[in-house]
Amino acid sequence: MTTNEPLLTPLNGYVGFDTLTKQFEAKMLRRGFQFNLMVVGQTGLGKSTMVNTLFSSDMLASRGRDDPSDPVPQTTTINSSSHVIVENNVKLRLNIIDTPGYGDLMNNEHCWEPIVKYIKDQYSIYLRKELTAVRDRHIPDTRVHAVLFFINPSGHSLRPIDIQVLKKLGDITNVIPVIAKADSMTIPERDSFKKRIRASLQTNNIRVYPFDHDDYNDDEREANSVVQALLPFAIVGASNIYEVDGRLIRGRQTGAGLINIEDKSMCEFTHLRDYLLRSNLHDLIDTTAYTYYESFRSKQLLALKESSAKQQAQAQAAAAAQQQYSASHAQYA
Ligand SMILES: Nc1nc2c(ncn2[C@@H]2O[C@H](COP(=O)(O)OP(=O)(O)O)[C@@H](O)[C@H]2O)c(=O)[nH]1
Ligand SMILES: [Mg+2]
Repeated sequence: MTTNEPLLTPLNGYVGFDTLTKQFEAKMLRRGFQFNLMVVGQTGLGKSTMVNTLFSSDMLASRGRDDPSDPVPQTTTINSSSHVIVENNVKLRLNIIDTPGYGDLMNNEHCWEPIVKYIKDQYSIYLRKELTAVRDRHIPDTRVHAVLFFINPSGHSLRPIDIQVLKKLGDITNVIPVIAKADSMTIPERDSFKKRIRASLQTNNIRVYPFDHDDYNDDEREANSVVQALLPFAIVGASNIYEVDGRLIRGRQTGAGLINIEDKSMCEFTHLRDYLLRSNLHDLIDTTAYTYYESFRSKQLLALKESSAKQQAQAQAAAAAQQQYSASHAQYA
C-alpha cells in the first residue's frame, strides 16, 4: 500500500536518518565548494577592484593609473585565476574569470564572441568528461556560475552594444547586472538610471538572474521579486580601510567625502555581496547545472543523434545503391 501522507517514526522507534543533513554537511565540508565567477565590462569600470572588495582580498591586480596621462592598462585575454578561501571550516574554491574590456574599441562588432565561446567551451569540456566511459567521480567544474556585468554609470541608458552582449550572455548563463562606480551619481540620478535600465532589460527581453523557474517555492519567488526590483545593484568598490568613530570601515575617499561602502544608504555593495555570497551562491551553481548546462547538453546530444542518424541513412543509401549496381552488373556478367 502506498500513501502520500508522511509516516512519522514512533518516539520509541528512533531510526536515525534525521542525521542525513549532518552526514551530507560533513561530506560537503570535506569536499568543499567550487564557484566560478566571471566579470564583464569596459576597461576601467572597477571590475578588478570589485572582485577584491567582494572577497576582502587582493585577488586581481587593479590597474588604475598613477598619472592621468598614462595609457589605460587593459586586460587583453580571458584570464582565469584560482583561489581557495576558507571561512569557518567551509572551503570555497574560487575561479575568477577576468575578461578583456569588451566594447573598448571603435569597432565592437563580435566583441562578445570570445566571452560567449569561453562559457560554451566550459559546458563542452564538462559534457565530454561526463560522456567518457570511465568518468571521474568528481568532474572538475569550470562552468561559469555567474557573470557580473558592469554597466557604465553614464546616467543615460544601456548602449546598443550592452543590450546585444547582455542578450547573448543571458541566454547561456546567470547574469547579474551592476552599475559600476555608482559614487559618480547622486542618489536620485542613480535611481532613475536603474529604472531606465530595468525597463530596457524588459523591453529587450533580456534574462538576468534571478528569473522564475519551476523549482522555486513561493518564498523564493517572493525573495526573487524583491531583488528583481533592486537590479541593477549600484556599487562602489574600495580596498582601503579607514577608521571612522573608532570603527574600521571599507571605504572610498572621494571629492565629496568618504563613502562607507558597507552603508546601505550610500551604495548597494552589501546588497550585492549578501545576494551573491550569502543567500544565492548555491542557487547560482544549481541554476547553472540544471538550467543552462542542461539546455546546452540536450541540444548537443540531440544534434549528435541527428547527425549520426543522417550518417546512418547515408550509409544505408550507399549500401543500397551498391547492391543495386552489383545486381544490375551481375545480369550482364
Ligand atoms: N570612483 C570610483 N573609482 C573606482 C571604483 N572602483 C574602482 N575604481 C578605480 O577605477 C580604476 C580602475 O579600476 P580597475 O578595478 O582596475 O578596473 P577594471 O579595468 O574594470 O578591472 C582604479 O583607479 C580604481 O581605483 C569605484 O567604485 N568608484
Ligand atoms: Mg581589471
